[in-house]
Amino acid sequence: MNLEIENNTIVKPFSVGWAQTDGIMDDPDNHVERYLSKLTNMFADSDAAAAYLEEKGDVLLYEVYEKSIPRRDGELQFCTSITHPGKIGNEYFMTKGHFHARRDTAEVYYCLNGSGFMLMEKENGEHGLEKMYPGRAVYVPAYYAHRSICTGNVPLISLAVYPGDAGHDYGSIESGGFKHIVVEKNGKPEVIENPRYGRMADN
Ligand code: PAN
Ligand code: ZN
Repeated sequence: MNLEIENNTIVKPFSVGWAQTDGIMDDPDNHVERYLSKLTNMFADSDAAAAYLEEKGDVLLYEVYEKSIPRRDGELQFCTSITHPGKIGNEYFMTKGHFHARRDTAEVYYCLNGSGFMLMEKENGEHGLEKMYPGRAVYVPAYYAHRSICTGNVPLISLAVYPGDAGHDYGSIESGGFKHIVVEKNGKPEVIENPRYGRMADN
């Protein structure tokens, strides 16, 4: 991408609609789909992920619909994030999660449908877990990695808004993971310590 051209792009006023129940944007510029086959290692029980793939085939874990906004200070990125229901072992389907490349940038998620959690963790281990359900908004402060986790039976759908130049840093989560994971225990979601914390990249 040519950043110079992108940074000089003038954004005209526009609006966009999406169905509240499925989160599909009317006229997206980009549709990202993340499948289990590429993400087996992000689950604490990566053997269970491999077994799931073997038995049930590949499955769509989550997707994002977004408009193309210049990646510069002053603009706002916005998208719908859709995390599908399901579990690997007892760990719920979730997004990869990331820090913003520009660490001093926050984000707001407004839940449109479904239910689950936003897990937020700082590099020093401080964490927060907020419930997500329709009508609830979550504020992800600057410096917190964040991940959406779907704990219901229908997709967890949110509108996310964040600074234009925030960027995404996936590397540290891919290698170290989050310190906490959300699993089903006795039929209910529970947050526990990640047994593979710090060594997610190992097999
Ligand atoms: C969201 C996320 C979206 C997908 O728009 O990008 O939920 O999750 P991953 O980026 O972790 O794959 C956001 O937080 N943007 O900054
Ligand atoms: Zn983000």
